[in-house]
Amino acid sequence: MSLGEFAYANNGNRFLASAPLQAQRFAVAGVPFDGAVTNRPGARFGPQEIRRASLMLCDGLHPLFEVSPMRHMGDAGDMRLPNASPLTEVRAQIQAQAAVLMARHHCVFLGGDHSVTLALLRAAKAQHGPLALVHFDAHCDTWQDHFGEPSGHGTWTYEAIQEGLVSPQHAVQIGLRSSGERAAREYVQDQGGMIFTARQLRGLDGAALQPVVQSIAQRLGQRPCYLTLDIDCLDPAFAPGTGTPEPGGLSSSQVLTLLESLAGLNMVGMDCVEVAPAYDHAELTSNVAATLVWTYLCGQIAKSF
Ligand SMILES: [Mn+2]
Repeated sequence: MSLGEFAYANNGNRFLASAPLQAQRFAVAGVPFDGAVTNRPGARFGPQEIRRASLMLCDGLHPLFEVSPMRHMGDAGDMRLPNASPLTEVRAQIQAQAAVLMARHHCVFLGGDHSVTLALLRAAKAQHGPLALVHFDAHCDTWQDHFGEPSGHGTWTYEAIQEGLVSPQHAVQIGLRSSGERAAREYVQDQGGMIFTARQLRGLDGAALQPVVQSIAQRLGQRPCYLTLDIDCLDPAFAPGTGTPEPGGLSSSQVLTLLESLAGLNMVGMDCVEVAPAYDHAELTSNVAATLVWTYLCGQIAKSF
């Protein structure tokens, strides 16, 4: 049984008519767009590979949360998106489709490059107001232009704060390590938020990560929180299949520890982005992405009992 069991992909708005999805509290949906990348494309194929990799995860109970997501979720398939239109138009269509899904379900979106998150945050903010943000990434994504263009997959965090989608004091970035000018790298911190760089987290896992968890939980409280996970937060040893890999990243167990420990936040949605299967080896990246999504879903479902 897989996350795609209920999939009826690429049939536009017919997903609204699906009893199996409609009745579920949780939904996954693919956002197969990679037209805003800096370097290597391919994340448009992420959703299908993450679904495929979820095959063996979904017929048993999560060993920590003691639940399975399968009776609580459906798959909305992949969004139908324009492929050669301006980014503003692509984002408008993502936002419109996400708004319909978010009104009915607690959603996890499978990217797609990270530019899609701005549209997902717009939909989430319309529903919940200004959001707390947990942002796993190797990159700060707070550049103010995209190599001369106004927007791309490396500007959305800056734009989300500028637009008031995210409350900067309640934004936390985890895993940052890429090169870049200080003003961008530390932008979120300069706006009052928190940054835990990959360097600061070296060697910390399990109980040693709990002070980090405590300070995040204290800062974010129970504000509506959106979680965005760029798979390149992981070291390329764990997740090589991504467009802009950065050595020196987090381990799978560090990210799992954080996801498990932060499940008690007031999460309103998640995305997992930048899985680019063409650069993957042995399905490492799609496997870990599926496991991270599954962990998030199980954590949220366990809370609801
Ligand atoms: Mn990134």
